[in-house]
Amino acid sequence: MNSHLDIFSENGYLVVQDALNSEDLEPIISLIVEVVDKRTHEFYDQRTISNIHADMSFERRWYAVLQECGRENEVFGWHTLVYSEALFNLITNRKVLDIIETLIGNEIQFNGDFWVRPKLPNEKLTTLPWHQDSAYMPNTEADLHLTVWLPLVDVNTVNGTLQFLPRSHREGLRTYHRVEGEAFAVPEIPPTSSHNDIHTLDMKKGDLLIFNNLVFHRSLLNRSETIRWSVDFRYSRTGTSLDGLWHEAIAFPAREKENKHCPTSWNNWQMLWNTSPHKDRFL
Ligand SMILES: O=C(O)CCC(=O)C(=O)O
Repeated sequence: MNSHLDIFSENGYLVVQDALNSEDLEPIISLIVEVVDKRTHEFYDQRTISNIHADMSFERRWYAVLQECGRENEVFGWHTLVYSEALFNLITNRKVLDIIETLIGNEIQFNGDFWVRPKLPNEKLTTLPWHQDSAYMPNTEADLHLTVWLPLVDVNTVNGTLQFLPRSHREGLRTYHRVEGEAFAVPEIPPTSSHNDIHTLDMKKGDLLIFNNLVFHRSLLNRSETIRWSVDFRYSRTGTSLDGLWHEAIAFPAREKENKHCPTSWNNWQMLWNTSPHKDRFL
């Protein structure tokens, strides 16, 4: 068993090492650096902070700013703040789509869902419990939806990497419920009761993770002193129903047949975005 498809079908997830280089990742990192800078200056102008922490690195600055105001992230991930041409170019990156193509063929749609996650040290909000992505995407369990997850810094057990329960995607979607005081829905029957085999990912910046909408995964607490930045977005075979998903309005075809051509331009995506009803709901 060694092809991408074999490993993915067996485990429900796949890590491709060195899939992207710094030329692929730098534009989204620069965009995040700009967003952090803008938000920092907003806090400074409101006199919420007295230091803009300009000398701090990508891995530290946002945390230093929030610590100075005694705050944590308001939300588990950034959406509208990071909507950009840099993000579009990453979602339509030829290397990313080539890997997706090995799993679902050459007619690929981007599902419209994307997040940049500033996972802070010791932060509960961004520590996701065991879940399957279909628990958050109603009526998707009968189809295959792929999450691409890219670490923007090296990730490991210390700074809150992801863990997977290999093969758990074969057992269908569990029932979820809300627990008082918890931000996320959790499965009524904890998956670890039937799975002892937990895979803990150790990934470098440039590695690419893809996972199935039914495989159980979670993210660990970030026990480091720095921010675990990552970006994730979702795809499916063109024509797979996205009915009723909040991000359907900003989905687009990303690859057509044999010619590896992306039929959608940045301008096309901007038109969808500008008329979509959801964008004011998210940070
Ligand atoms: O990035 C994380 O910490 C969690 C990501 C995740 O669980 C997901 O995208 O479904």
